Amino acid sequence: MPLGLIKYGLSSGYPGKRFLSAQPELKSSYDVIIIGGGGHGLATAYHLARYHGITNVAVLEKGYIGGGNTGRNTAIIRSNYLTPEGVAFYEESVSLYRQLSQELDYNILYSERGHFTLAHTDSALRTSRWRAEVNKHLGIDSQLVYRDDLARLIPQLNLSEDVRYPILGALYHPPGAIARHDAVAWGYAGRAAERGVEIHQGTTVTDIEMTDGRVTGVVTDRGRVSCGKAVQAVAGASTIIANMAGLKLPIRTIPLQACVSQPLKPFLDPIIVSGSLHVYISQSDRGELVMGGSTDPYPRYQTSSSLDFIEGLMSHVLELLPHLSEVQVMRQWAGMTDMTPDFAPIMGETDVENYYIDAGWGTWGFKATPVCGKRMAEMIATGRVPAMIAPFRLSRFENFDLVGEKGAASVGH
Ligand code: PYC
Repeated sequence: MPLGLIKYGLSSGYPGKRFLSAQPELKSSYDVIIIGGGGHGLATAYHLARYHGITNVAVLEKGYIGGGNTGRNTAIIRSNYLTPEGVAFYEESVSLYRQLSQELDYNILYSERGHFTLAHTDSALRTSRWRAEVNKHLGIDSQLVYRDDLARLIPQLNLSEDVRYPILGALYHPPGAIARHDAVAWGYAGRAAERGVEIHQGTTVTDIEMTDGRVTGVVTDRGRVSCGKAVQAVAGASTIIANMAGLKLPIRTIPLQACVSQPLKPFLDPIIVSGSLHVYISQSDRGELVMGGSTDPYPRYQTSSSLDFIEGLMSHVLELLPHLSEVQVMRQWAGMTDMTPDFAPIMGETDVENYYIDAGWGTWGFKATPVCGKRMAEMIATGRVPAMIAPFRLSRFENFDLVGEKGAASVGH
C-alpha cells in the first residue's frame, strides 16, 4: 500500500485539499441564484464566473451535486439531430466537450467511439437518410451505412435475417462519444467554486417570491435569500419549480431506466442504438456495458427500478448481441425525463422578467451540458438571448413554432 495512503488513513485531520470548501451559511443576497446543482446549473455557474466575471452566485441543490439526472443517464454525446436548430446546438456542445478536460483541468474521460443508430425498417432507413443529409449539410460527420459496412465496423452485431427485426442499415456518426458523467459535474463545480461561486448542497427550494412580475427572492429550508436574477435547471422537477414562479410548462415527467453489466474485457468500441428494439448500449472505460431502453409507460416522480424493464431490455440486447447471454447485470437505476411535445428543450426567458429556464431535457440533457452552461450564462450576463438557443424559447408552444426532434431521439417513447 502506498505510504501516502497509509498516512492519509491514519491522519486525524483532513490532509488532502478539499474539492469543494466547507459549505458556508447562505448569504442574504446574491446577484444570481441557480436552482439545481446538476451539470447544467454548475456549468452555468462556471461560465458566469469564468467568462462574465459574475461570482456572487449561489447554486442551490436539494441533494448532492450531480446526483439527479446528471448521474442517472448513459452518458452518450452526439450531434446527429434532425433539425438545423438541434444540430447546430448539439454540435457546439460536442466541440465544447472535446476540450472540456483541458478547460476544467479535470479528466472527464471523454472517449470518441462512433455512434450507430440501427435501422430495422424502410421508414427508419428513410429517417436516417434524412438525418444524414441534414447533418452533412451542416458539416456534421454522419452517413448512412448498410449491412456489409456494419459487418466490418461492428463484427459483434447479430446481422442474421432470421430475427424479429433484421438490421437493414444504420446512421453512422463517427464523433459519437461517451464521458464520465460525475466528473463533468465535479469539474464544473470545482472550477466554479474556485472562482467564488457558492454551492449549497442539501438545500431545498420551497418557494419563489415575486413582486410585480419579478423574482425578488428564493425561499429554502435553510432560510430566504434575495436575488437579482434566478434560473432553474432542475431536470425531473422542472414543472414543480416553475410552478413556484407562476409558470406552467408543457412537460410530462416520465422515468427512464438504465443498467450496467459486470465489467468485461474491452470488446465493444462503438455505441449502438436501436430505436425499434428500444436499446442503446456502450462499454465504459471500466468495462461495464451501459444499457438503457425506452421510457416507462407512465408519468411519475419516482426513480425506482422494475424487473419488467430489465427483462424487456435484456431480451432486446440479446437480439443484437446474443453472445452476452451469460453476462450479469450489476446495477439498475432510473432518472426522470421532462418530455416536451416536440422533443426539444425549453431554454431562455420567461414571462417573469428576471427568471430564466433550462428545462425539457427529456432523454438528451447530459450531452447538452457544456453548451447550456455557456449559452445560459451569456443570456443571464448580457440580458440578450443568444441566437443558438432562441428556437428553444418557451413561447414557441403558444404560436406553434415547434422544433420537431422526435426522429432523432434514441429512446422509444
Ligand atoms: O439521446 O443519445 C441520446 C440518448 C441515449 C440514451 C438516452 N438518450
